Amino acid sequence: MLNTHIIKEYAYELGFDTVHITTAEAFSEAKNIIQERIARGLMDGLPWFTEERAEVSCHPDALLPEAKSIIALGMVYLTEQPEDDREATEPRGRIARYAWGDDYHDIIKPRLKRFSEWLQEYTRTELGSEAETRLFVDTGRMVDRAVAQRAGLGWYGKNTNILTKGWGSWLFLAEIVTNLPLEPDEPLKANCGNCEICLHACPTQALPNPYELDNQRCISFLTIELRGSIPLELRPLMGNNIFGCDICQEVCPINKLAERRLGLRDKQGTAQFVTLAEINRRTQPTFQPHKEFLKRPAVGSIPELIPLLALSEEEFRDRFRHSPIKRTKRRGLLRNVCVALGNSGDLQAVPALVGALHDQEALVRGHAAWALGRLQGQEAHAALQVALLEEKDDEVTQEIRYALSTFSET
Ligand code: B12
Repeated sequence: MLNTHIIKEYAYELGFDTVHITTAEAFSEAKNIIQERIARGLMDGLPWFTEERAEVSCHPDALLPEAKSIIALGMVYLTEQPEDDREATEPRGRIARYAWGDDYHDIIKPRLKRFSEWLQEYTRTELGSEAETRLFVDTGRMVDRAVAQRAGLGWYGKNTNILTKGWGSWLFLAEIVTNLPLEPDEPLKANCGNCEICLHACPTQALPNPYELDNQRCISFLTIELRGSIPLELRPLMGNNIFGCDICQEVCPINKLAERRLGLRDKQGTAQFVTLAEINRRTQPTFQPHKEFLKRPAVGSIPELIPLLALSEEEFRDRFRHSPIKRTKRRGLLRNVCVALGNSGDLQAVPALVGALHDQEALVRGHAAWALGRLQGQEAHAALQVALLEEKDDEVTQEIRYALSTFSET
């Protein structure tokens, strides 16, 4: 058998923060759970997440016929503390931490490729034949979290995310399936014990039971994956989250501990202002926060909402070219911004929302109408009445009528 230390060392050299190994046996339990979740409608809204996909993604040999082992990798995206928006004078939106920096797919995929090339070279020298590999991160047909759990990289949190001892769940998962027989690691014994803080913290109650996520209620799904209208009853519960959501991760004591370890949070749980240089000074030499995942100045973590409503297609593309945020497209992001502005209760947003009633995208116009209904006031009411006369799209007309119906008679 090959020396797994050498393989793991190379993973660290490439910038992965944790590496474990498991066998390529089927993930039968995960398959049953996923199929049951699909049957109960908990994966609704993700049309590509089919039973057939689950079947393949839980059978590594369907992806590589001679599969023997899986190298499970993690890359930490914990870099800086979240900014505080409580003192802000203009309404701001929250972006999930994983999207503050560069798109992780673009950062991890090339490294997986280099890892695979190195592994082929190494096995050619050591064994006289090249290893076969298949590479996965997120979008591939592989159950990233089930692999990480069995490889002992972390344990399932009740919010369904994989938690690690050092970094909580603030890490991306990736894997290499190979035909090499490698010494597997043991799963961890750790678990969340009695803690259920995350289940109660979710504002949309997307975590009905431990280890169970109702996709269509998850703010991450609503703000990133959903292409159409956000259900009316969920909009007021979404707060100012405009791309993804970290609530079930932020409240997790294991995650808070990880942030504290980096000096990002004090013992009382208050976020600390810490620069990257300071983080580097305080942490052991084994961990360097990845500069790729630091907040990009053009994106930020709590951007001002009103200027986002003025973005043209071209400006959207320029600003979010390297960011995961490009996934929502302009219309998805502006839809989310409208909801957040509606929830802000801040009348400063009214003129921008009135402008958005004339956006080129029906999706944006409809959500702008909803936001104006939520903010109320004479200016909002008058603008909605004008828009009702001009609007040609049925769905938007319905949104405007609904918004108008929420104004009390004067
Ligand atoms: C689809 C998807 C989503 C969907 C969620 C749909 C869903 N229900 O999973 C949406 C868009 C909502 C989403 C959101 C997020 N996602 Co996502 N997503 C995925 C994706 C592509 C597939 C996940 C999947 O297979 N789901 C199927 C369900 C059934 O699997 P599961 O939730 O893991 O279920 C397991 C547990 O419940 C466990 N289980 C069940 N019962 C029990 C009982 C006990 C006692 C125990 C111990 C375990 C257990 O077994 C199940 C099967 O393995 C993966 C990438 C990939 N290829 O795997 C990324 C991935 C899971 N996402 C990721 C991230 C970062 C996020 C967000 C944090 C992003 C954000 N900040 O907005 C949120 C987190 C939301 C949450 N609480 O889960 C990371 C998670 C990293 C980690 N540390 O775990 C992944 C792995 C991407 C990556 N490669 O890094 N995501």
